[in-house]
Amino acid sequence: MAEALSSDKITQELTKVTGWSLANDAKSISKKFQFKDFREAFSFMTACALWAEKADHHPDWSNVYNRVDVTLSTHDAGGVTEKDIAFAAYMDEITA
Ligand code: H2B
Repeated sequence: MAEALSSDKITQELTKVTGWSLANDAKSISKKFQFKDFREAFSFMTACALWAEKADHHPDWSNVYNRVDVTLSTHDAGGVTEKDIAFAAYMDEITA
């Protein structure tokens, strides 16, 4: 199983993605996405759901109309791992 990254390492990794911040005492990373409308928000969530199932790595998130608040952490590792950074990069890529 992947090991949780130190907060220094996470900060370093976060320079490779856009708009993500350290949250929950360095146990997770988060970002708030905003879309044109619900349809776009839900398309984003659908793409993420497919990624999540393939990677067996799932987001903690909430959706209100055109907003999706995302928190990523690796529950099994009790913190942030490279899987979370990869998922964050994917979310950035499909919203760029
Ligand atoms: N998602 C996330 N974010 N963290 C995990 O530790 C995790 C997961 N574990 N998805 C997976 C599922 C695990 O529970 C299953 C049994 O493989």
